[in-house]
Amino acid sequence: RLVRMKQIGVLGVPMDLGQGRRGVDMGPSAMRYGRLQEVLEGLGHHVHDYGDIKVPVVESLHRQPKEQGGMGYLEAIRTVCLDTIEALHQMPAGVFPIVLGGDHSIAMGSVTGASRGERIGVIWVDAHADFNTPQTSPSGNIHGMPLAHLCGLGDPRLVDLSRPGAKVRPEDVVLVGIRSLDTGEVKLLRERGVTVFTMKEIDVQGIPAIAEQVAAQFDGFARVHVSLDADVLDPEIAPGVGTPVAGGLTYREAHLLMELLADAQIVTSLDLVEVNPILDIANRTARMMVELASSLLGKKIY
Ligand code: 4U7
Ligand code: MN
Ligand code: MN
Ligand code: MN
Repeated sequence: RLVRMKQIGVLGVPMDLGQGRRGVDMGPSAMRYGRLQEVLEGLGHHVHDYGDIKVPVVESLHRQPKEQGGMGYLEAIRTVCLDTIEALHQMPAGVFPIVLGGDHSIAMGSVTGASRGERIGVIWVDAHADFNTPQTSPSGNIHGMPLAHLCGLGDPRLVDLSRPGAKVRPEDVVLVGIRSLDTGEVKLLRERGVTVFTMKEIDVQGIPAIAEQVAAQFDGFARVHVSLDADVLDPEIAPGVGTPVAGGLTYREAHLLMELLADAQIVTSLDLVEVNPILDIANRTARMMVELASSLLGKKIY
């Protein structure tokens, strides 16, 4: 079977303001250096790279002194997300966007932009739920908050990007690979009815059963976004991440998930985020993310 050829639009968002560790801004370079474009073209897709969104250098910003943690950079993050939305809206309809992070705060822009103002399903593949609000966050880091804000919870300056209110319905969100949650997140996820597949569920049910439930949940959706955080992978195979958590997806579990989502033909946009080349070993994590994108975009070996 042949891969159905897609027009792919690559957009880099070299953001590091959503968390405290330097280097994640180099993620887009590392994945481009990891031959993202060549690999996708090798599958028969047409790839256009739109370059990078401009992100202010942290040293050039005056952080709001009274704000906790990364909340001091909220305005800069907001601007970058708005620019990301605008850049995605500039891509012709029908293009499959791949947004390269950068820390996960960029997803407030990427998911909103990819939705083009319509209903969108979100598959959040991450060790973490990123469902904190400024009130529940133990760290103040905005990369731990994007999904809550997409669902309409938290600071209105981040909720009301480009138009007021939630961009995603909590019942249209599926989390996969979860193994680190904060107390406040557990409460919010339960209250809002988000579907959560923890590592325990993956161990017990296996990836095929989970992929099937995800595909069933999003059957008939015009738009489904995968937000892939490199830290969902086991840190042994993906060391280039700022917030590693032991016990993550194996190489095959991650690929199988992408392969089964490809078979289901439901996914219409993708984030590749949280790759930190400074913490990586010989660009291993970036290359792994490129390979996973290739599995999601229909790579078949037979
Ligand atoms: B990532 C954390 F407290 N939950 O909010 C927080 F454990 O985008 C981590 O998934 C968030 O990497 C991790 O700071 C955000 C913490
Ligand atoms: Mn994340
Ligand atoms: Mn994470
Ligand atoms: Mn992380």
